[in-house]
Amino acid sequence: MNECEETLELLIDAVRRFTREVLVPAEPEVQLTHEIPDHVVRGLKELGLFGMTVPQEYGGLGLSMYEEARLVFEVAYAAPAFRSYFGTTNGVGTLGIINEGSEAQKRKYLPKLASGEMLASFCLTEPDAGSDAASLATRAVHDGDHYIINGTKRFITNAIHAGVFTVFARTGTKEQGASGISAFLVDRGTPGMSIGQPYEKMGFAGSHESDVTFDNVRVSASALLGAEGQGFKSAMRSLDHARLHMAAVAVGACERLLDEGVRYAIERKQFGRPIAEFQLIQAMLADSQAEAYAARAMVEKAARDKDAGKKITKEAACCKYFATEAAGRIADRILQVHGGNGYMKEYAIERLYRDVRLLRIYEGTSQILQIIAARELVREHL
Ligand code: COS
Repeated sequence: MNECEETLELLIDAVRRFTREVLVPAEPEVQLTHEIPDHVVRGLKELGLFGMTVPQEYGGLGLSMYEEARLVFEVAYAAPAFRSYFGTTNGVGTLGIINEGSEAQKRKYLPKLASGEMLASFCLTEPDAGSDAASLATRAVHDGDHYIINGTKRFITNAIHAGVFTVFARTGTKEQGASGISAFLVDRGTPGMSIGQPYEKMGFAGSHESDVTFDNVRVSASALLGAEGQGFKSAMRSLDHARLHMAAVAVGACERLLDEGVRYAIERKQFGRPIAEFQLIQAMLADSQAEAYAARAMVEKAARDKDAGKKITKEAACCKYFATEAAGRIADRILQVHGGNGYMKEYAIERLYRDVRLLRIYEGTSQILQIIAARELVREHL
């Protein structure tokens, strides 16, 4: 093992211990309060997780995609809201700044984002533009050396906490479609911007999603992220990375679900023996183990390909599609292994089952990912 690999293994070990000793025990409290406790946030900061993707010159850990995936496997073993708290900032909220930001934008935001002093949100989705992101209606109109932004963004993770928002708005005509969309960095508190109350959701307690409304919000031209008209491509590039990250989240969830299922199957006795000895239970565990293993291997391979400079649009879509669908199937089987107990709130599986349902929807539904994978595949053969 070289020095770099040793450092990574030490960091993974520290994150694993933090997850098992601090995050998992905090899960019941988060269910009740819907807040991430202060001691958890402090611990996440100390581990440097807010700056996972931020280059070292701006104060982050500057991890490769493979290293990021390995850390995410660990932290996503706990309830997904913990990862949401720092993951959006590391992911879609920051990737645009890292990839397309000017030096001034990087210096302004990245050190604060890396330390966790500031969180970031990604404002793409709208009430009438979900899967069809390029149809977004928020507008940004030139006004001298400023832009005026009007529109509403929906389900924005961490909006109530964020200090900076990457906002996608139409600077061109509707007919221009994706090429008429630009990205802007809008600071919290800019006059005209308002943030709604967090939505009540099926799961993911502790992760906050709100609408963000822009009513004649005036930003300087220096808030433009990348070139005018390039915003949609920036969003798609960020989503390629974020979907691989999300597949890693699903892997962590699969491994947690399996542990819950195996532990229960060993402890629970029926017909005079542990149910783990019954072959129909074993089949559910074996299918789940096979899928979790396959998902982990896929994500590691795609992450290494990304680090080698390959385009991973198709692979990221396949990984998120497979890993999140696998998490759904595994959650269903493990609940079945628990029998009636699995339906009761005193067992973690009841909550994990609800939590993993979102993974198949956000940052690209399974159906959109199928479309992307098939489209890329066909293009390769043209
Ligand atoms: N990386 C870089 N550029 C990309 C890209 C990628 N992964 N995907 C698309 N683009 C570019 C295309 O090359 C095209 O540019 P040109 O016109 O110069 O060729 C442009 O972006 C428009 O792309 P496309 O024509 O594919 O757009 P569509 O409207 O057909 O659809 C999908 C794009 C459906 C893939 C997109 O809208 C999508 O991902 N939707 C889901 C949104 C989502 O995940 N939302 C979740 C909430 S955000 S957390």
